[in-house]
Amino acid sequence: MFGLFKGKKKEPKSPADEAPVDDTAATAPDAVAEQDEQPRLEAGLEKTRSRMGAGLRALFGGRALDDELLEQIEEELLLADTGIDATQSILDTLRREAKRAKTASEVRDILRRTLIDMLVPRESEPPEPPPGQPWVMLVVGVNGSGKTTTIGKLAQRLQAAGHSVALAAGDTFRAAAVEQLQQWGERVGVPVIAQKTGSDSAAVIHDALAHARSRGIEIVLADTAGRLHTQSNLMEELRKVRRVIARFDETAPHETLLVLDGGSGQNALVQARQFGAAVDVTGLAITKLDGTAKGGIAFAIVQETGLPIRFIGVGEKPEDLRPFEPEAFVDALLGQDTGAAVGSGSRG
Ligand SMILES: Nc1nc2c(ncn2[C@@H]2O[C@H](COP(=O)(O)OP(=O)(O)OP(=O)(O)O)[C@@H](O)[C@H]2O)c(=O)[nH]1
Ligand SMILES: [Mg+2]
Repeated sequence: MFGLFKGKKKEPKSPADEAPVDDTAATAPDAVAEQDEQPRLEAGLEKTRSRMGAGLRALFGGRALDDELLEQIEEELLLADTGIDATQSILDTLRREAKRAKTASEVRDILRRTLIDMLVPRESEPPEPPPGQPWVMLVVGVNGSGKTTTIGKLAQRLQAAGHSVALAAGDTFRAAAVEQLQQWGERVGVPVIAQKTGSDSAAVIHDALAHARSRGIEIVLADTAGRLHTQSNLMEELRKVRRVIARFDETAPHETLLVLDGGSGQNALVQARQFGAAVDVTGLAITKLDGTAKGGIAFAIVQETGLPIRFIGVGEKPEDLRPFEPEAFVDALLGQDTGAAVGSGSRG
């Protein structure tokens, strides 16, 4: 479930509470929930899947890998914003393996493995807070990328899983930003620590941390104003927010999550570079993948930044914000295994 929150589970209040909170044991209710999740993920990624997958599915359906098909696959991957480097390594794998493999299903398995490996980050161990201190996530990104919505959805999922959460209304810049977060707080039933628009973002977030510590709240999700790297005053504000959080607890923030709009394509790469340079981003959320055929950006971005994708947004509902799992993501893009033999299908 929330791999990110592993080891952060609340002690079960009673044995009956244990099953929904435990994300390591494969209990029966969890297994049922997972069965429903793959079709949901596939539906959310439908646009990307149709753009990047036709050539690949023809190959897996038994069509021989000739130059024409290779070109089609290359074009589809690039159109889905998979990026030149990631696309080339996918094509290299195909050229190499399609010769050796006896069945289309073998080619598929090898490509599947290659794609999954591409999504595995160069990750270092995330820090943990000292006992009695909240786990802190600072959420950053450009305007409208989905920061506040992602926080709301995460709060809902965490709350449902038995965690205690507080939200920090660190977007003190945009009018109505505080209200938007407060609405989420009310909806989910978690406290929102806020001051009025125009106040100091770092001070609001500091208040939220103090509130969480004094009440034994486990997790603080801190919203920030959307900003571009060119707005140097706002980028400096983010650095200050980080310094203030670190003064509260030197291990914090335990995650600095950069929220990227999946539809922004190659721009997302630029944002990852710029925010990474300014505030030491430790994880990514890619939102709005349901509305775009450019979901190949996930490969490009992990390849380039080495950062882990923590969550993806594939729809408007809270359950459409999903912890990112490379296997499930790749399976949703590639579709079902047909098991056909290489070259046995008609070329039409
Ligand atoms: N379809 C879809 N819409 C999303 C997703 N995530 C966010 N949105 C929508 O994107 C819009 C912007 O989301 P916000 O959460 O307000 O974005 P923000 O980054 O906080 O924006 P600023 O605070 O202005 O910087 C809202 O209409 C959300 O409903 C997603 O995964 N899928
Ligand atoms: Mg916002």
